[in-house]
Amino acid sequence: MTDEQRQCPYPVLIAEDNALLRAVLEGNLREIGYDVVVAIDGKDALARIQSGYFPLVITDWVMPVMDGPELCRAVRSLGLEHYTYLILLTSRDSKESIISGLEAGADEYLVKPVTPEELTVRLMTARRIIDLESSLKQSMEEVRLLTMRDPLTGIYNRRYLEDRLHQEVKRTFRYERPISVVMFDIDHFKRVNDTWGHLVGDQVLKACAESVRSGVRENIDWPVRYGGEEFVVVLPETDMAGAVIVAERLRQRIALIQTSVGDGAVTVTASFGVASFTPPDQKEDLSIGEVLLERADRCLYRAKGEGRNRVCS
Ligand code: GH3
Ligand code: MG
Ligand code: MG
Ligand code: MG
Ligand code: MG
Repeated sequence: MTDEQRQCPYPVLIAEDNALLRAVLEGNLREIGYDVVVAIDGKDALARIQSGYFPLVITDWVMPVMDGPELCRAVRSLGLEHYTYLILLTSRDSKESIISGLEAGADEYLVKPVTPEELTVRLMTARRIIDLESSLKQSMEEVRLLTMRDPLTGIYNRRYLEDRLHQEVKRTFRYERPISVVMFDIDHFKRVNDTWGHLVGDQVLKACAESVRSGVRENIDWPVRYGGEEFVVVLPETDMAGAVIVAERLRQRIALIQTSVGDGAVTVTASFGVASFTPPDQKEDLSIGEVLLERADRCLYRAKGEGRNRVCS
């Protein structure tokens, strides 16, 4: 078996109103190794395409309720997440029919009767297109995930924060729930680099990120590397009192981190600023995310001024 003839991971949907022709086509497809789902006309096929995953469709032209070209047009205007490869299979063999069938959105035009050999190769073409589309989708998704993350620590980056904070603020107003932002900055981090070198500095940053990631609620709170040695944690559904507790816990966790160098270990502390917001403290204002970051930053600055290794709110 060649690579292309491997088991198809999705069924082929066939739309054919003639029960006998439908059974023959279904039999042929099964014989050449395909799973099949049948629809009795275009409308039936469209309903299945809307509710399931059918990237490969073979449709008859003349059918009651919704014919083949109508089905093609309807599928093209659905705006599905994936591509639907449409094969029009008909006994109409005039040039005009071929043109209008392809114009309606079909990818392939086959004239009945079609042999199993031809069906086999036509389906291979279809599958190459479908595979190409899904691998492109996958690569795009990988790129999208990469652009959200900070490469050193693996946690979210500032770009992601700006996108997501906006959505989170909308949610906050919609459900009238609190939201808090914790910002912290490692104390005298320049000294770590100057004393132990940049690579050790990087290890410390990684350890801090990991400590924060594992120290907050998974899938609810989200830690971000905001800048060089500055981090932000967004805490949805959390008011000021709760956020201060989280910040204090993170402060203690960071102070406990030991990054080994030679025989010894480096320790660091961090200063924290906390800002919080609960609607309807003020009317809906989507810039509240930026306001929270600014407020947290001011509190953090105060924490530095008051001696570092502390939480200010
Ligand atoms: P403060 O307590 O006032 O925050 O002092 P600080 O030394 O932490 O602050 P400063 O802003 O003077 O220095 C921050 C340092 O963080 C300088 C910069 O080289 C270092 N830094 C930023 N990003 C990275 C990184 O990715 N890796 C390493 N190793 N160092 C970094
Ligand atoms: Mg028909
Ligand atoms: Mg600084
Ligand atoms: Mg610092
Ligand atoms: Mg800094």
